[in-house]
Order: sequence, then structure tokens, then C-alpha cells
Amino acid sequence: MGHGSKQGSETCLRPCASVVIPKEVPMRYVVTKSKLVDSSYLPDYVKSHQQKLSRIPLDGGIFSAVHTFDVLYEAFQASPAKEPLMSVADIHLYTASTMNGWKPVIFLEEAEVEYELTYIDFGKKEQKSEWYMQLNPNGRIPTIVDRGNDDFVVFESGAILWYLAEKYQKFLPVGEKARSEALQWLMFQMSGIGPMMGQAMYFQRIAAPKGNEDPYAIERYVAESRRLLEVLDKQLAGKAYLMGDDFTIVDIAMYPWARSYPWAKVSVEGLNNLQAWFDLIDSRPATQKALTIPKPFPAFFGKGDEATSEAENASRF
Ligand SMILES: N[C@@H](CCC(=O)N[C@@H](CS)C(=O)NCC(=O)O)C(=O)O
Repeated sequence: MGHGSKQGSETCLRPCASVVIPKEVPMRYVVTKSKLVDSSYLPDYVKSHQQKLSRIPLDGGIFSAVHTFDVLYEAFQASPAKEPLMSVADIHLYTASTMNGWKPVIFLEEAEVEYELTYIDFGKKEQKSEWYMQLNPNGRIPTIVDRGNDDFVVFESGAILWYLAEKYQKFLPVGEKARSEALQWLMFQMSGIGPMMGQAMYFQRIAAPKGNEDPYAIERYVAESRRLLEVLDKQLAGKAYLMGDDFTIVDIAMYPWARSYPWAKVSVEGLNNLQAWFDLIDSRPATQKALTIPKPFPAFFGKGDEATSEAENASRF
């Protein structure tokens, strides 16, 4: 996206002159017109005003910058003052459409928190650029900067979820023991489900199409992924969500990975609790919306054109 630099985020001012946003631009329009834009889509005028435009609250609604530029542009053009009101979002998220990359997006959409998003383009190796690695020494996504907390930077998706949960007091169980349990399952996701399913995907969807077929590695990671999904299935017995009745950051961390079982080519046959949990989260509008930001990748979830998606995905890495 346009202002993918630390310098960009430092130009924020608050507060600025007010603007009248035409009431005939309803929130619904923002949502239905939503499309992910890369900078080539944006008119030049919007690119140069992206920082301002992305912060106009329409009708008091909350929106995320990345998918509303077209409408914001129209609103800005229609406004008499041509000077947007800036309500600076605390959270600036740097991410891409991957299982780890979606975790903070799911949190922010579920929590209805205003945020800004900079799309990190793997094709251009933006995650390894000097400015980005000053934020994330690991050179991977996601990363957040909390402008509301002295530009505090958080990397590692599990740590980001924990930070957001504490900041917004959402999606974290109450009580010392329950929190420890949540942390245990978050660690289980970060050290087990993520890396093992990630390797299962890597060997089948990236290495193999590039001519590096390794059946031993594929078998090992697919079998280990299945074993880990069985652990989840047991944990879900008698529960709606992983921690009980409530949706928490453990579900947020686990879902994009576990739900990508078609992409990892891992069977969930006979894992009925897990499948019921998939159905439950498949029907959460905010989570499903998050999986389209910055860009949808339906083939991860067993939908859409697998061959084209595999080629596109392989070209990113
Ligand atoms: N443990 C890290 C892993 C992050 C990670 O591996 N991100 C991947 C996308 S899912 C990435 O940035 N890949 C690009 C690269 O390796 O250069 C986290 O959970 O944040």
C-alpha cells in the first residue's frame, strides 16, 4: 500500500480541521464496495492523500483503511471543506494474506477496532527491507505499531494477539488459571500447529511445484499435522470454542492454520469436534471478512481455483 514506511506513519497529526461527510454515503456502501487495492489501483490524488483519507470516519462508523479508498475518495471530493477530520487509529498493522498475517486482522475486525493497514508485498521482498526490519528484526509479517502507546512495536503474531487482547480487554479469558490455559494453547499453536502445517504446505505447495518433490518430508509433516489436529479435536470435546463458551485469541490464532487443512492436504476425517468448530467460525462475519484483507485466498480453505492459487502462492516465496 501507499505509505508503507515508518516515515509515512510519523506524519500523523491530531486533531485536524473538520469535514462534512455527505450522509448519502452510508457505511453499507463502504463495505459492499470493498475491494483490496494495491497502489497501482489508486488514483494519484488518493495516493498522495491516503494518509488523510484513510482516517475519515463515515457516519461515525469504524472501518479499515485498506478497503475503503474509493468511497473515501468520493466523500472527500464531495465535501465542501476538502480537509478531512483525522481520527488517528492507534494500531498500524503491517501484514499480508497468510495464516499468520490474518491473525491480527481477525482480532481487529472482531473487536471492531479502527486500524490502518500497510500491505507488505513479498514479491518485492518488502518484509526484508531496511525500514521494515527496523520494526521486525525477523523480517516477517505481521507487525503492529501502537501509535497510542509511544509507537510501541510488537512482532510475532501470538504476542501481537496477546498485546491487542490486553489493550482492548477482549477475547482473553478472565482469571489467572484461565489465562495460563489460553497462553498454553497459544504456545501450542505457535510452536506446533503453525510450523508443522506450514511445513506441510511448504513441501507440497511451494517446493514440489518448483521441482523439489520430497515425499519423506511431506509424509512427516502431514502426519504430524494430523496428530496435532487430533489434539485440537480432543480439546474441543464438549466445548464451542477452544477455551469454552467464548471466542478468544486462541481461536483467532488457531483458526487460519487449522482451517487451511485443504491447502496442507491434511485429512480432518472423523474429527467431528474440530469440524463443528470450523462451522462455527466459518459463520462469524467479522472473521470471514478479515480473511479477505488485504486479499482473499480461498484456495487455502478448499474453495476457488487451486492450480492458479498454487502458482500465485509459490511465486510469493
Ligand atoms: N512466528 C512468526 C512467523 C511469521 C511468518 O513466518 N510469517 C510469514 C508469513 S505466514 C512471512 O512473513 N514470510 C515471509 C518470509 O519468510 O520472508 C509469527 O507468528 O509472527
